[in-house]
Amino acid sequence: MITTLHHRACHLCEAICGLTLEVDQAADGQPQVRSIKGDRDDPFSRGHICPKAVALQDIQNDPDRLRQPMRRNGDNWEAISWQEALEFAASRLAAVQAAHGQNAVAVYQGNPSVHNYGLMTHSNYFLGLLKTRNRYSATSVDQLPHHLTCHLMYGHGFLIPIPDIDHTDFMLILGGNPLASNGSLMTVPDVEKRLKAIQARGGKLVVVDPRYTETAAIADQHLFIRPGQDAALLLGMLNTIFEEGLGRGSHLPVAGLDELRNAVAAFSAERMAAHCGIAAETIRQLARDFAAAERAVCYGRMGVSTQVFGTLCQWLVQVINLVTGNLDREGGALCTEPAVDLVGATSGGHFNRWQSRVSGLPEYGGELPVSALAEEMLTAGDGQVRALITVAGNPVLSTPNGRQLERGLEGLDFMLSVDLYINETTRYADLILPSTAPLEHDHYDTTFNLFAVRNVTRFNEAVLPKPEGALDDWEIFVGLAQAFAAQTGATLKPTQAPAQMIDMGLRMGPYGDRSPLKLSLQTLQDHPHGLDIGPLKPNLAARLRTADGQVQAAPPLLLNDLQRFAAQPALVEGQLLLIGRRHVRSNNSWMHNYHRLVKGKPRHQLLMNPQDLAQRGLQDGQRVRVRSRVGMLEVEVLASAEMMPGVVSLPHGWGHGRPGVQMSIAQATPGVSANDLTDERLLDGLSGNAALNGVPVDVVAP
Ligand SMILES: Nc1nc2c(c(=O)[nH]1)N[C@H]1C(S)=C(S)[C@@H](COP(=O)(O)OP(=O)(O)OC[C@H]3O[C@@H](n4cnc5c(=O)[nH]c(N)nc54)[C@H](O)[C@@H]3O)O[C@H]1N2
Ligand SMILES: Nc1nc2c(c(=O)[nH]1)N[C@H]1C(S)=C(S)[C@@H](COP(=O)(O)OP(=O)(O)OC[C@H]3O[C@@H](n4cnc5c(=O)[nH]c(N)nc54)[C@H](O)[C@@H]3O)O[C@H]1N2
Ligand code: SF4
Ligand SMILES: [Mo]
Repeated sequence: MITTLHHRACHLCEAICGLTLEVDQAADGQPQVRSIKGDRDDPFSRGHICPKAVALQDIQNDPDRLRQPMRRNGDNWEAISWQEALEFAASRLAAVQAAHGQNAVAVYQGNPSVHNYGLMTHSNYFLGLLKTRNRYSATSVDQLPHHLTCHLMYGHGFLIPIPDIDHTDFMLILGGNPLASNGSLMTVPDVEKRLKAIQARGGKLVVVDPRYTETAAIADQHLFIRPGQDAALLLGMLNTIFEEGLGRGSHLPVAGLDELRNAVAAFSAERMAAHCGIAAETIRQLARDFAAAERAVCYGRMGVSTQVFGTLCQWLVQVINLVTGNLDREGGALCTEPAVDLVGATSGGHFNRWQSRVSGLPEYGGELPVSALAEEMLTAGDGQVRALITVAGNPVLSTPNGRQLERGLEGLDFMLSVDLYINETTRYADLILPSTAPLEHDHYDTTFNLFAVRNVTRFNEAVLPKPEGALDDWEIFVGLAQAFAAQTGATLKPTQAPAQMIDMGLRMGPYGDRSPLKLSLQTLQDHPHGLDIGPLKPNLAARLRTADGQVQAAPPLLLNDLQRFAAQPALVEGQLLLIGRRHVRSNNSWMHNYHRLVKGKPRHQLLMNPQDLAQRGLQDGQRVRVRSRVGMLEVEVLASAEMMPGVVSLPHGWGHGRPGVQMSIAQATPGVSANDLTDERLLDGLSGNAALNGVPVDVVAP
């Protein structure tokens, strides 16, 4: 037996931790992973690892994972050859478009699409040929408000300032729980250590969340907030900063400061207190503490994006950093300067150039909000969606009103899924094309280096050999493009492997041929632990992509949205609001099929404040019925003082008990799907992003 050592980045979540893997190579058999540990020599993650990385070997060995193209035959599945599969997919998609037009084929791209670099480089090689306006992705159940805000303020949807966590003295977190999520739009391996370091250098951590989260538990201050009302808190803070003269100038060229000041004049802390449930004096003091800190950063994530005022929140987060002098400043919020720069390589984004057919929701960057997908399938008429391609996504469990989406999927003429499993969504497919598993392909993080709290870069070869006949995701897309072009006569540009594209990106980038570092693929191959190219530095003035070269503090779309905020209906007294949560052993909807991650006590119950239970005559641990406008489900309820009174929490990504799912371990601990309750009509009214948090529900005995 020979054992080899491999170094490799984990790309299961945004933290991109370095791993060290031992692989046993028996003379006669398949290589087997013997151990997975944190890579202590990774200059960024410094040995940090979480339980999900150890499950990479379970993904590898999972008998339920698909290894061949699978075609539906009634209620059964049959394995077919790649050639047959690619031709079948191409001919069915071409037929739907020929009969019903290009927009009749819709596309949904899920979260791993941005974690798996071959999907980043090549999915459009095929999907672009379809020329459909029905493009959807997990962006609109997640970070769309960040992109739209940065597009409007800085001229590019990827110019997202990242908290300079290692140098700040005051971090204000709204709607993020990095101790569970390992950080998001803030690639920060070992986030707990870095947050505690803020406190160790005398700084402060403040968490605003309707739940007393794992992150709140290590904070200096935690404030409960009424779900969906962060804009009130942020407006009250901004108003205080202006009114009490707490601001600090910025070195950046800024347009619209007067308009901003005038627009928030009406939103005093005193007026905002009733909305968010935080006392006026607390709002004012928070503004004073934030502004007084030498270096401070306000950061808002999932919980403030996926709510009815998501874009307003993200804008207010940006302007609070701006007016306190913390935007583009060390210890504040800084933009990265990655080795492969997607900002330089792409256009700044566009918004509302067209709208969805049925509800008129706006596109952003060529994608429509996924809340509109089901109605585009279910509403007859010209342009109705009749075929769907899902890529690394599970929208039945991850998008609002999953049951309605299922009704849409049932009526499709054809569905293709590029995925590793027969799950809640892909069970509706006519054809599933499985790619190689994570350890079987090479990796460069095109996405999360862009959002990292240090400028880092790392390329790794595959750890395990590619099984005979298997295809990487990028190769599947090249195959689909070729088969589709053969059907339709479309012309294809030549392409190259993702690693070659990265080589080019590195050489043309800021540390490439024209710099002393001269980074290329070879350099990274010579440094398998990754390279640290230094801390984030102020650079926004040079990177701004706005028409006038200035930061736009008061984009008209956002100023107008203040009116929607001011006109919101009065809060209904006693109305329970549903929010989500994450757990470090879980990863959206697809990592519940690995025993080591799901063993122990269940983690998918409804959490409810004991006071709310008592008011309804309910007992800790009993089954309850949860009802929203769109659906109803039954689940066990747990009394939890972590919850703000009036707020209940259910994690998403569960609900594996649906018939036809072929994930044996997940099915044994199925849980229920929070998105059978979330409402496709509850949206951030500006961007169309789903409001997955703050959903009105009733909880009653069954
Ligand atoms: N209620 C509620 N809903 C939510 C959220 C919430 O907080 N609350 N969070 C939202 C967020 S932030 C997100 S990002 C979405 C995620 O939603 P989705 O992206 O739709 O779902 P995932 O659970 O990430 O599913 C990933 C799919 O990709 C497959 N897969 C994994 N790796 C690969 C690969 O390398 N190649 C291919 N081809 N397939 C692969 C898996 O088998 C799985 O089917 O969910 C959203 N939904
Ligand atoms: N272990 C694990 N890690 C993950 C994932 C996972 O599923 N599991 N998913 C990955 C993905 S796709 C993403 S996008 C990131 C997300 O990363 P985070 O944004 O850190 O995600 P969450 O842990 O869901 O934290 C959201 C927080 O918002 C709070 N919240 C809900 N509603 C409101 C509100 O109205 N106001 C405020 N202030 N807070 C609110 C919730 O209580 C919760 O604590 O995590 C990534 N990392
Ligand atoms: S935190 Fe866990 S899942 Fe995320 S990259 Fe690190 S090891 Fe992988
Ligand atoms: Mo996400």
